[in-house]
Amino acid sequence: MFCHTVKVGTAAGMEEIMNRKWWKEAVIYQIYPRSFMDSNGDGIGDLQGIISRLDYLKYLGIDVIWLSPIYKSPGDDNGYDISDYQDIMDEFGTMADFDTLLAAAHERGIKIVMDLVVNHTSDEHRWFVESRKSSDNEYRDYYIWKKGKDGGTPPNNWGSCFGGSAWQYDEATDMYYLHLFSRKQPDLNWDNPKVRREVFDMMTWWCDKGIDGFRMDVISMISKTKEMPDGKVHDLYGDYAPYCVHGPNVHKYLQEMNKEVLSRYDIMTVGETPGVTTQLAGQYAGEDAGELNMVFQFEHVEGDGKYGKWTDEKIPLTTLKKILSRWQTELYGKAWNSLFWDNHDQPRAVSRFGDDRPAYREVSAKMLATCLHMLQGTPYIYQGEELGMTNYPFQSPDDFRDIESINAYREWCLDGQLSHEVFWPCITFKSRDNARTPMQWSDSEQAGFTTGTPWIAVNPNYREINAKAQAADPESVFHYYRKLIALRREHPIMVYGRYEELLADSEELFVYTRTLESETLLVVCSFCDHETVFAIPQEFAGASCLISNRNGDYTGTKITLKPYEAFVLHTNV
Ligand code: TEU
Ligand code: CA
Repeated sequence: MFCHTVKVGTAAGMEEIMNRKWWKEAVIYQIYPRSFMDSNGDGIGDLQGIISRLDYLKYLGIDVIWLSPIYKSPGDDNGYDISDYQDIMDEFGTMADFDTLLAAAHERGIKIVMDLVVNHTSDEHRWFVESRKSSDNEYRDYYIWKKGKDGGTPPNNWGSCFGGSAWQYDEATDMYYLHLFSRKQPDLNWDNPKVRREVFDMMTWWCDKGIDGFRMDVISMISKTKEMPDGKVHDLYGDYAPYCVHGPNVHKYLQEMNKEVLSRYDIMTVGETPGVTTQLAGQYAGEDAGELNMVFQFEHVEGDGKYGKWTDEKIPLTTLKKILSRWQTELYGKAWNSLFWDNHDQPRAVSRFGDDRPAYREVSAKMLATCLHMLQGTPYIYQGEELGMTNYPFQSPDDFRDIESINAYREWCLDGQLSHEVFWPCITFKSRDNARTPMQWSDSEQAGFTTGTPWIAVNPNYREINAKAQAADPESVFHYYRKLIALRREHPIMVYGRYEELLADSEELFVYTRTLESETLLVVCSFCDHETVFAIPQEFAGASCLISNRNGDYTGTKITLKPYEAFVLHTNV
């Protein structure tokens, strides 16, 4: 599977050789450990819980698990604030549990990719505990410290991603430290070679343990301009982005990381790269750029906001298609992308891009899966997406557990900018907690997630939507995902085929083709809740149907699609 080549037809009919790689052909499954499976009844998911569900994942057919952080952490941002990179969070288990998990996954042919959170640490990490003690401490320069401006204001006006200033005043030395996320997540100073050495050594330690790769948290933000000028507060990827997103040395540091660590192992690397453009993707994840394997970009899940990121409106289909199509064509043959509808920071896919009303939930979840898995890139399934899990019916702000949602409600609403009536539909539509409710395993108490009280409430729809019921139903969303995953193994065209969009102006249908030598796929997805007519292009008359969510007849020339219908035709001439 590794390092072969595949011939790819291009528009001009010429042939081009593309690198075949296992991580392009893989399907990734993201686990948010806190919410996946609790083994000991304390209401918090844990490593033994994951181990107990590996057979489920094997049956689903995924190749790789991306494990959201499991390291020692005080949990201010659910593990994205790490106090020891070489130890396990108390609630999740021990390093021995991790070793068991890794071995058990490998036995089943499943790889494990670790979350690498090195833009910042926890303020409880020993480096920071030292750093804040005095300005001549040997760890002082591990972080970014600055004097305030005259009159005791922060060094500049940058806002933290979770609200408020990005600077926290520290009395001990009368200086401020930078935190682009919460004040318990101080940013590391990557310009300090000692910091880079520590990070690379830590990564090597995990690689030597046998892990299979890294998902790198906000890796596009590790380098900051020395001058740190003012920007627009709270517009993280906008106005002051040039000073801390894709900063001056980010590529230098990633190339160094590649040389020192990544190039020595057959691992997969994905950079969470907020703010990345199709041009910049070539630098981060170009075929020969010597940095990372692929980017994880957000254009299709951002830009729909009314109030910052918050909104209660769905993105128009033409806008969505334009973004996705641009990523398809502009990266083709140059760089590699990740494919996702949701993750632990996003609302549930079916509620956001599909239709979670009972009549349409299953069919639209299958349609979204078809649409995504037939695109070029490495597909990511976020836990529960394979069941068509939905957003949570929040009743009150007390339901939130996520620092971002809690702070946003306070800033936008309680501090007076917007009324509860206006803001509530927006925050409940977009809250990260939608994705963080427990995995729905069965119709027993607490969805089979825990025998105790879960740390965040279970979605009340677990009696209808759960893994046990779906595994037993061949027509379920779960089995549809199984089928898509299996198809990817049989059809390299799903991985390597060239993309072309049809009907770009349609607000109802997302239609595209993929082409690889003599083979072509036609992918037709209805994003609407009414019937639509579609004329099958002549080349596909009589083509075979690879998969469909309505089991329709696609042999005619003009067909009437039912709501959210999706199908894929295949020709090989
Ligand atoms: O998220 C980084 C990121 O870009 C977020 O700002 C994301 O856009 C936001 O959560 C959407 O509301 C990563 C992690 O995935 C996230 O869980 C962490 O909170 C964050 O970094 C800090 O480590
Ligand atoms: Ca537990």
